[in-house]
Amino acid sequence: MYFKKLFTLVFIRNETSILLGLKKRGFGVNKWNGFGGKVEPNEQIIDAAVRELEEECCVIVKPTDLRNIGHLEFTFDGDNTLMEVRVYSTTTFSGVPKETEEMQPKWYPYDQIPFDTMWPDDSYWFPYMLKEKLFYGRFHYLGFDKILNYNIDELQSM
Ligand code: 6OG
Repeated sequence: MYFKKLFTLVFIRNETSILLGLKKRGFGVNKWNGFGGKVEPNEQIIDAAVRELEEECCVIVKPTDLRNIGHLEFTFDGDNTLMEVRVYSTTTFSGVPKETEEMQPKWYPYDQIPFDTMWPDDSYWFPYMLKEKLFYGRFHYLGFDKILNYNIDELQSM
């Protein structure tokens, strides 16, 4: 039996590039990723997504502008935690991304995404996101570097 923990992950995009952040501390340190974190008790998932984005890179979005584009589940061998990650994307935002204590933001052109310094699962599901396809992915890790098994399905709706 797994104990579920719920997380958000937000991607800000424009026509040519995607905004990623280099995690400066904690889980996933030194990896480029979207912006997000744990949903607090009694907090709506979408509100957590908006809050984490602003906390981590000072970008403001309206909850109604965030589109839920994917659902990810991560388990780690020998650990009974299941990380459930709700993935969101938008091209509508205000503010200029700024470095915070948690994240160093940077725009990456779509053909220069730094997969070598990202979570290994990203290489599998980013193509769905970049082709505007909805996805549901499950990944089982050995440690934090090796994927033992995975499955990805394209969804018609979330
Ligand atoms: P905090 O610990 O900062 O939230 N996250 C992952 N993202 C990807 N792409 N792959 C993974 O593979 C991930 N595991 C966690 C969810 C952690 C943030 O990192 C994401 C959250 O946005 C294992 O509160």
